[in-house]
Amino acid sequence: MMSLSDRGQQDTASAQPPATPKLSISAIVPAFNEEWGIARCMTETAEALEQLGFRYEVIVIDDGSSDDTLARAQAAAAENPCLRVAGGTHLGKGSALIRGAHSARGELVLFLDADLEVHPRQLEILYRALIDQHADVVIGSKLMRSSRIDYPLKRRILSIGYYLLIRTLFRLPIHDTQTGLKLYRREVLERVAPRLLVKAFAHDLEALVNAHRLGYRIVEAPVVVTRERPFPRIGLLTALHVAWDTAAVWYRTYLLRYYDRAGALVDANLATREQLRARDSIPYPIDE
Ligand SMILES: Nc1nc2c(ncn2[C@@H]2O[C@H](COP(=O)(O)OP(=O)(O)OP(=O)(O)O)[C@@H](O)[C@H]2O)c(=O)[nH]1
Ligand SMILES: [Mg+2]
Repeated sequence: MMSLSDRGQQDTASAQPPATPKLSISAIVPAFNEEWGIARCMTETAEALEQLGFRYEVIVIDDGSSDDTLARAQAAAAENPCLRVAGGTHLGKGSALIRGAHSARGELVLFLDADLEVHPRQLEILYRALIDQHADVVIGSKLMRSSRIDYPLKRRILSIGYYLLIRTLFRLPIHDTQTGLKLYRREVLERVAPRLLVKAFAHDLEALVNAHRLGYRIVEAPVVVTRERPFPRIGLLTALHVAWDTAAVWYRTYLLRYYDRAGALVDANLATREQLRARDSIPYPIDE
C-alpha cells in the first residue's frame, strides 16, 4: 500500500533507470447522505489508485449528512491509513471542494462523486491527458465523441442546454463542467479555492471560470458514465438552482469583477508565503 509519505522509492532496487514516478494524488469525495455506498466508494477508489500506481490519499468530506454516512466512512477509514474522513455542518457540495482543496496533500487533486457513476479507474485517462497535453486541469466530459453515458434523455438535454448557456456566458474552452471526475494540479486550487463563493450549485463552474481567467490550461477527457445510484436526486428544482448560481457567477465575473478584486489579495497572500518560505531556515511545516 503506497501512502503519500512513501516517496516513490519502489524503483530504487531495479537495475533499469527508474521510470518517472507518477505525481502523488489526493482524491476528494464530497458526501451528503451516501450511507448506501460510501464504504464501497472509498475501498474501490483506494484500489483503483493503488492499481494505477499512485501514492495517494482519499479524503471524504461529509457535509452534515443526516444518515449514517459519517460513521460508515469512519469505519472504512479505520481499515486503511490512506483513507481520511472529515465531518462538519451542512454547507453544500461547493464547500466540500474548498475544504478538500485546503486539506489535500497530494501534488494532484482528484474530485469524484460518491456514487461511482464516473468510476475513478478512469483517472488514468485524465492523468495521461494532464501529462501529454501539459494541462493544469483535466475534466471528464460526457459530451465527447468517445464518451459512453448511460443517462436518461432528460439529463442529456439538460447537459447540452447547460453547455450552450456556459459557452455563451463564459467562453470556456470545454463542453461539460458538471461531470463528477476532475483532476487539478494542487497549485491551481491553492489560487482558485480562496476566490470561491458558491457553496451549493454551480461551484464546478465557478472554479473552472476562475482557473481559466488565471490562464491555466483546462482540457477534457472522455468518460464512461454508468447508473449506480438506486434513486436519482437531480430534478427540475436543482436545474433552476444551478441556473441561478450560474447567473451569479457571471455577474460577479463581468459586472462586479469580484474575483479579480478578491484574487489580488489571495495572490498577495500566496506570494508572501513563498517569499517567507524561501528565506526560512526553519523547515515547513513548522511542527514536523
Ligand atoms: N458535500 C456535499 N456533497 C453533496 C451535496 N449534495 C450532493 N453531494 C455529493 O456530490 C456528489 C454528486 O451528487 P449526486 O447526487 O450524485 O449528483 P449528480 O451526479 O449530479 O446526480 P445523480 O444523477 O442523481 O447522481 C455525491 O458525492 C454527493 O454525495 C451536498 O449538499 N454537500
Ligand atoms: Mg451522481
